[in-house]
Amino acid sequence: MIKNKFIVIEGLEGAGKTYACICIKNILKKYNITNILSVRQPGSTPIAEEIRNLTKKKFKNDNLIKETELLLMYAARLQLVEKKIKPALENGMWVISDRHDLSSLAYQGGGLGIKKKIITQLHSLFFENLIPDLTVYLDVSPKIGLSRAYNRDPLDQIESRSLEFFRKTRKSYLKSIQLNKNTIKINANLNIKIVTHNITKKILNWLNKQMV
Ligand code: Z5A
Repeated sequence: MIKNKFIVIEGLEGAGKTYACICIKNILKKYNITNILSVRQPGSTPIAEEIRNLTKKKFKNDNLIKETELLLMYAARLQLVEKKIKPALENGMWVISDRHDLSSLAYQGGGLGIKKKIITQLHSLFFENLIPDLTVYLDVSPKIGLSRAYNRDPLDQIESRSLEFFRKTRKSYLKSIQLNKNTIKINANLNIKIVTHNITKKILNWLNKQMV
């Protein structure tokens, strides 16, 4: 029997986070773990979804300043954590979140250049006691990730940013995961079958360690 966990999937656009979530859920099912809450950030509550729309929207005569964008990401996160994630964990459910606060450090910190100190202060204020048990970081080059994402709908406000923005974002991710011991890094540039195989292998290995 494994105690319920909080698992976070991170990575750039087009890294394959949606696939990774499905893959992890399927593995958990094989362990008879079916009480799983899946969420995405920003989003997954009515208010957080409204905030998500706001952060993605392109305005004609206005634009989000970077600090506003950061605060909106944290507002959506707080809403989701208090309304859904904490209650689920307290009730013994597993939680899989497509993104969490490493995204803010990478996108608003690395990409937009907001000081790390400001972001870690927000983290300490609201989420100090909510540390993911595992972060799966899907490492994709910005060129490959964006080319996958560009095949979809019109680009939103964040997706429209320069390649340089995404390079800085990835650099920040790589730096953060080096400092975080509960992280699995997956090469997401590879073909989807190989990525799925590697995720499965690493998650099984991690789950086995949770049982001892
Ligand atoms: N954001 C932020 O700035 N700060 C924050 O604190 C938070 C978020 C929490 C969320 O929008 C945006 O908010 C995001 C960061 C920002 N913006 N950007 N840029 P989103 O949810 O729309 O964006 P996303 O989270 O990056 O979702 P995504 O683009 O859908 O990425 P994904 O879930 O990782 O990818 P996917 O849907 O699994 O795959 C995308 C496509 O690639 C799909 O057609 C797949 O078939 C294909 N794919 C995936 N993997 C492969 C491989 N290995 N080979 C070939 N094709 C593949």
